[in-house]
Amino acid sequence: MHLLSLVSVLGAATLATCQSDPAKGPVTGKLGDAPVVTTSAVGDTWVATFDGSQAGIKGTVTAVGSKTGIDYTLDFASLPTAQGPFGYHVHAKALPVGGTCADTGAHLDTYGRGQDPVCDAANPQRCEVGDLSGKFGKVEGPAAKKTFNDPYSAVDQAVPGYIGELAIVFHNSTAARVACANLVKV
Ligand SMILES: *[C@@H]1O[C@H](CO)[C@@H](O)[C@H](O)[C@H]1NC(C)=O
Ligand SMILES: [Cu+2]
Repeated sequence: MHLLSLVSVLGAATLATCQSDPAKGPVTGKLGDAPVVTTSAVGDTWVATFDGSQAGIKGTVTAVGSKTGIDYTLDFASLPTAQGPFGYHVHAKALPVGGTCADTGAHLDTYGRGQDPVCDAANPQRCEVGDLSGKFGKVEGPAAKKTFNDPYSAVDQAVPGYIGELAIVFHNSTAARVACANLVKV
C-alpha cells in the first residue's frame, strides 16, 4: 500500500469516528447530542418583546418552563410580508444597552455543533440549542402565532441550555439580523 493511500484510509477512519451516525442525521456536537431538559423551574416565564421599532416587527416570544424544556409561544401582530420568512434564534449573548443585534453573538450552541451542516428538524437534539426556527420552522407575515415545546432549552439557570436574559434575534430571508430583544423574567 502506498503511503498516500494509507494516509487517506486513516484520515477517513478518523473522520468517521468524529462524525455522527449518518442514519441519525447531522451532526453531533463536540459535547454530544442535547439531552432532554428536566427541571424544577416549571412555570418560570421569560418574555422577549418586539415593539415594532425594528423592521416593523411587533409581538412577543414567551418561554415557559415545562417538564421537558420550554414551551414557547410566538405571538406576532406584525411581521413585514416582503422580508420573510423569518428565522428566529436564541443567541448566545444579551443585547447590551445601546447596542445592536450584531452584539448578540452567535446562536446559543450549548453542545458545540456549529451552524454547518444546517439543522435537520428531524433530529432536533443535533441542532444548536438556540436554533428555534431550524427545529420548529420559520414564521411569515403579515402576522404569526406559533407554539411548540423545545425539550433542549432551559429556564433553570443551573441547567445547560439556559436562555435567561439572552437575546431572541429575528433574521429576514437574506439572513440579516433585523430585530432583537432580550428575554426578561416575568
Ligand atoms: C434584509 O435586511 C437587510 C438589512 O436591513 C436588507 O439589506 C435586505 O434587503 C433585507 N432583505 C429582504 C429580503 O428584505
Ligand atoms: Cu440568529
